[in-house]
Amino acid sequence: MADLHLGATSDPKLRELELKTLERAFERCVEEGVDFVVIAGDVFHVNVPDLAVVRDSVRIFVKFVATGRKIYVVYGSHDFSPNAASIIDILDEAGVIVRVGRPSSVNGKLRPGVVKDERSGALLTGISGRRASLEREAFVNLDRGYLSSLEGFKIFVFHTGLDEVRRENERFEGIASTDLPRGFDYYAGGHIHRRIEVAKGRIVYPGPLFTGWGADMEATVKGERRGFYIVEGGKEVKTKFVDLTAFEGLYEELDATGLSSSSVNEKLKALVQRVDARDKVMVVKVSGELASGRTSEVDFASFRDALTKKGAIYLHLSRNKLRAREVTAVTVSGEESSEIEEKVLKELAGTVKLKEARLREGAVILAKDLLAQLRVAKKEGETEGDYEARVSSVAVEVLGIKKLIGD
Ligand SMILES: [Mn+2]
Repeated sequence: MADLHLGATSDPKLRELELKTLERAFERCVEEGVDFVVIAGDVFHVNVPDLAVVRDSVRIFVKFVATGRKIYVVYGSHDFSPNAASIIDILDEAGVIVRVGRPSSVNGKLRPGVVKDERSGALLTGISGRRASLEREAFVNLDRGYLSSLEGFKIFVFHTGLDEVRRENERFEGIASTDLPRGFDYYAGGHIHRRIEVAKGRIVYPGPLFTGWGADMEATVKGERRGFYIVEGGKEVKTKFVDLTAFEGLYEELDATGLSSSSVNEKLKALVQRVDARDKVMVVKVSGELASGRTSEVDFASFRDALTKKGAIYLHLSRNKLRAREVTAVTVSGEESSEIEEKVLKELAGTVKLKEARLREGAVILAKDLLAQLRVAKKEGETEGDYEARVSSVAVEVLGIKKLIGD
């Protein structure tokens, strides 16, 4: 399994489905007689998740572990924290899960720890994911000689995208499959949120077990199946996808370009009439520039209510591309604050006419640089005046307008 992102959704109905799916997955593993489970990162959505989410998940993990089987994990980019303990560490200490690939340095090379699964004899190691794909450095410095000297059925667990499978719309910095250490029987991958099998099923990304959020939910309602793999070892590795897709979905788009806010409301009402929303998760995208009226006049609350009355499990409404003639505010969504910040800046940059090429192409970078400088804190003992002078001189520097305003 990979990319569970437990707790990613705060919607109660989706939370229930998420938990049921997790429970079903581990029950199925016992039914199929697996020796152990591997989770290739992003077990939880954040490194310190809501404790209710932890409690409910741990109950399921512990039930599985009580059958004498282990759960092996690496950190995903969402589990990892550079300066705080992660829930993964706590669960590892408590013996609920086993973290593999703990790094150590031997003769200047990175040597990931190897764990032997007592039940099957399989050897497991790997490289944890980090924020912003920083783990890619680890592959450069990896002690490949040591890893190839290991004998037995070998599994390498990692949480990094592969450049060769990246799609145009996917944002990750990856590695080449040739950067993976050679000679492993199976490579358990995480981080790419869809099902991918490469190298004849020896390198597998199962994709998320469940999807309760944004872009992944959209892919699910459009038909992408979600679940995990059962892998049979031996000379030939056999893989089988177990489909646990938790809901059927509906995807709808509404282009509001040239419409008034009241005619958008009419269209939304018609949409409710037309679709069979019962027991479906819906993703609805409303975009375009209104001819008249404000975006706040589009009655999304009633739209949501009407769909709920028709039995929809959940509505994911994407309206960040809907705008009025005059842009007064921007709504964006994203998984991380840096992503949201970048999207806000991009949206706003698109609403101003810029003459200077430097600003047209580099507006977002410039704005981010400027924000970074404006975030500097006041030094201990620094006067208000000195602080202000320091900040404004740095800002002038970043903006490159020293000549314009003089000293
Ligand atoms: Mn993930």
